Amino acid sequence: MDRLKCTFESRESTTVQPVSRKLFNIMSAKQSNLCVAADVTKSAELLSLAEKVGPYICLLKTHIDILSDFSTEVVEELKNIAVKHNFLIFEDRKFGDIGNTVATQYSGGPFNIVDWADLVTVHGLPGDGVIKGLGSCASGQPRGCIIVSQMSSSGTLTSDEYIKGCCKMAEENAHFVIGFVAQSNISKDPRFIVFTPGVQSGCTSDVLGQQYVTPRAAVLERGADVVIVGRGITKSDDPCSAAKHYKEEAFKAYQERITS
Ligand code: 5BU
Repeated sequence: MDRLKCTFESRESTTVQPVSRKLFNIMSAKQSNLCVAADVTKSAELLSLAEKVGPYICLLKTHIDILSDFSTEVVEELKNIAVKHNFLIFEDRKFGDIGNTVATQYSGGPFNIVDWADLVTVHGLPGDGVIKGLGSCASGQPRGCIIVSQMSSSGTLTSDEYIKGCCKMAEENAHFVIGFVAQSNISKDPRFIVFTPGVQSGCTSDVLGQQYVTPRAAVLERGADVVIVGRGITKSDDPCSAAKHYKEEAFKAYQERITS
């Protein structure tokens, strides 16, 4: 079974990973493979954005450490909004240390990420201790991670060899790994979900090395399952209609892919 040709619905039954199953289910039910990168610095902005884009997304991606007024209330509120609009929460923490350290970062500190984020990102660089460390904190809650295998930024050091290593790590830790952040079709395995950031229509880069492709190119040419859109939505005059537009574009491209 080739990942690119399978429906999200059919892929749900290829895995027992609880967060993958939930995400496939949401993507089919809401007809959305859009993740919004909510890179805002105030709690009120984060909650207001989540309410606006909630109906159109399968996932909301946070960088919780950029909030200047973080409190435990904001994540409680965010969880309520996620339930109301049926999306998952993804903290793009990019854990990249030894297992023991990431375990304490994940389940402690001011953010206690394991308590509220369904998904987090990890770097493959440390080896699979990073995954085992995070997995040891889940204590029965449905949690998972995504391996950053290839980045969208210019000059990224993620070589082919590195990508292969990340794929092997995913296969060996499939109880906790739900997929990859990537810019190309790095895995045919229908269990794994490929998330692609660096997506925006009508803009090809920013001034700090970010590189963009359109949602259509991400899905049809690069093999993205989920497109991650930040400023294309958050900086738009109307984030709600921008999210609706990106959702429709990305899902149409996915439908074309599975039927072509
Ligand atoms: P943008 O505003 O659409 O450029 O935001 C992209 C988001 O995706 C931002 O939160 C980044 O941290 C994140 N990102 C990325 O852009 N490229 C990568 O390779 C990875 C994450 Br991994």
